[in-house]
Amino acid sequence: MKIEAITLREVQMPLVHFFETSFGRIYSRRILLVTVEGEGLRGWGECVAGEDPFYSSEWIESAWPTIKKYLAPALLGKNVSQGREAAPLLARVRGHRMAKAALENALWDAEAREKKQPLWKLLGGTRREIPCGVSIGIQDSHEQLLERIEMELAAGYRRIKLKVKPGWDVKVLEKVRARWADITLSVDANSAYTLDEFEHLRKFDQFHLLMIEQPLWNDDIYYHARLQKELNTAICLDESIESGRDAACAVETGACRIINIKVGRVGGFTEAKKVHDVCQAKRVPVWCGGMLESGIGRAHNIALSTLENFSLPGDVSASKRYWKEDIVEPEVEVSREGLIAVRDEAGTGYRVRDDLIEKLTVKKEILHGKNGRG
Ligand code: OSB
Ligand code: MG
Repeated sequence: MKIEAITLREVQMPLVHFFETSFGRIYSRRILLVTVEGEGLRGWGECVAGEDPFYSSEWIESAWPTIKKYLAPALLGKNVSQGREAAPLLARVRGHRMAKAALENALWDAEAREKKQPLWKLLGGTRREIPCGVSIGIQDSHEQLLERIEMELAAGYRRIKLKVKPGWDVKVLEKVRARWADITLSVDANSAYTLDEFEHLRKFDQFHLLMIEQPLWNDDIYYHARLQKELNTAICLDESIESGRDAACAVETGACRIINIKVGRVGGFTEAKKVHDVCQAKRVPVWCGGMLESGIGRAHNIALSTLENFSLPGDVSASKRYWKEDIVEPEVEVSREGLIAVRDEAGTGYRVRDDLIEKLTVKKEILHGKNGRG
């Protein structure tokens, strides 16, 4: 399709429950949604950059002007029929992967609609149901955390991931394991530890965790390799993996035994598939991470999770864990067995609720090519 317009929208959506990681607590999300349009077609993408540059250097207010000034002009007026054509057009801009991913994924979305194919098939997926886990943030008390775990287990989730940081780790894990000796449990530190804490991190081994996610610096591979040699627990990298090349480097150096793939963090579906393929060739399992997405990003995560090597439960869970009302129809639902059934309709299988999006939008900008419309 010839790309005629790119629309940016910021929607504000309060979370049903606050979410706290080692870098802070949030109560509400500001989400940048993009549409790419042309020749009567439209694709949706979600930019997963946060409200603040804490998880990564990108944030909503870096993504918006970067798309406006550089990324959208590189696409407007061009003929792009396939999502995989986006990356080379955007390559002149360094970094800003979440901003790029929003556009690239919108093009994949449009391509799937145009071809009347499910997005998951277009991506090369095979799974018909997705195993689901949950990511549980730091709570105000141990009791509240135990209650939340109980609730998620009752809902059927297959893996519980706890956010940890110094002061909210070993004691918490002792309590959780005392109550549930056998559940599949992992932790995510979001880079909260340093080399001085090797001895402390070794204590995590007693809890037979499925993995410890991103214990050290967000941009590090080398010291994770050193740490992995010291631990029995598998390290999973999240923040450190921004490309297929990073994944290859991490696997080769032994920095991790598992990788979390977030399509925004690596710059779009094309690079996410590369990370997946690198890991599959080396028999390193992957799972799909989450960024507290609205239904649009969530639907894209489901499609990605159908690729064969997504063999561990991801952080892709039901809409109602985050939102009173999601912006897709139907909402994302998880069965009592902890599975999401993959939908067979063309596109994502989730209809975007334009009416509700319009109501939630606080800022909107429509971009056209140099020569006026398109
Ligand atoms: O590290 O996986 C992470 C949310 C925001 C930033 C980083 C992370 C997370 C999550 C949330 O863990 C997962 C979800 O969407 O449920
Ligand atoms: Mg993580």
